[in-house]
Amino acid sequence: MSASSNRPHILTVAKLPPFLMEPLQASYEVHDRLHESDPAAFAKVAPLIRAVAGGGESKVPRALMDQLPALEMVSIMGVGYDGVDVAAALERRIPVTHTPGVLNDEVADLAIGLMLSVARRIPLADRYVRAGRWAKEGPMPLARKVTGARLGIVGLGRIGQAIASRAEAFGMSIAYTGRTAKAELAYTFYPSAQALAAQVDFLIVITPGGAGTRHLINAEVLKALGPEGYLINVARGSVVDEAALVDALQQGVIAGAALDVFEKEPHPSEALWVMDNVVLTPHMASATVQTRHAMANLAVNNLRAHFAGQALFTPVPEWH
Ligand code: NAP
Ligand code: 8YV
Repeated sequence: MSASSNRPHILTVAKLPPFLMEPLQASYEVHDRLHESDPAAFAKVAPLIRAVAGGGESKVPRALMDQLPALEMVSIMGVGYDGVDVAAALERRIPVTHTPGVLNDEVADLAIGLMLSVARRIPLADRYVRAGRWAKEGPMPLARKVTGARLGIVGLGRIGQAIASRAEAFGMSIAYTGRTAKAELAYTFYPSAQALAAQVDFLIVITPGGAGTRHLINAEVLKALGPEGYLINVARGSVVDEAALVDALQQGVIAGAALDVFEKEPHPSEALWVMDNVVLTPHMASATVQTRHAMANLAVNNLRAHFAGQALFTPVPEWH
């Protein structure tokens, strides 16, 4: 990689998939996580870096941006951008882009899949059969019906609405909470997560992460959800107080949980690993070939638009 190339220099801050790295490397001088692997070499190229590319979980703090005097934009392959210090970027008029919309179906599908998995104990049933327990112990205990149950959605945005439309097909009654009621939608609004939790059987969390939603789901919300209630989190680990959740599961305060995201990824609390009423997935809600390609294309197109002097496709809302 030549520091003197005329092609724009960009820094990638996550291990990005090949279908994103290849188009980046075709157009730019890519310094792949050089700030972590070789700080001395990074110090030499840092003044040349014009863009940062990362994933939804990437950290782009002010301290990193401060080392990049020529930084012009940040392109995130993910709809969540809670790891990016957007305020610091905006102070320098550096746009941040993300990839909303193209992953709604995928994340909604996994949310519904997790709800079914925890209620019908599908992963546990699979383990039951493979361990030879069916033949030895007979049928498993009866599970919880999903069709017709009461669903609460914390964060009725793009993905939340895609979850709601799927839940309608299951004949579920749908309620939600958020900062604002959405008059155009015929679902019941509750002003807080606690008030919503008290009224539902399944609580699906799909807000952004970051300071505004940190520990929105706490011990009080779990208590309101109650011993027959299930929590499903496909948002960000930071939205749920994981220690309070472990405690609630251990004490029977709620019936079960299905989690795609965790406070310290990739290290979910080990107490969760041994619980039969818990389903765990490794932050994979958007992880299909089709959707990850669509996300990568949008992330690249935002970079290309920027370097061509054209309007960005999907800047974060704070940019408008
Ligand atoms: P979105 O369209 O912006 O929707 C977010 C919703 O959250 C909005 O309805 C908003 O409603 C609500 N909200 C925001 N702040 C809140 C707060 N403090 N309290 C309560 N509700 C709040 O975003 P989206 O495209 O649906 O994506 C949502 C999030 O899902 C992403 O930011 C990301 O963190 C997560 N995600 C996870 C995965 C995964 O792999 N597990 C994949 C994709 C996305 P109001 O504005 O009315 O408050
Ligand atoms: C991915 C996500 O894990 O879009 C998001 O916010 O959390 C997920 O889709 C990630 O962003 C892939 O880079």
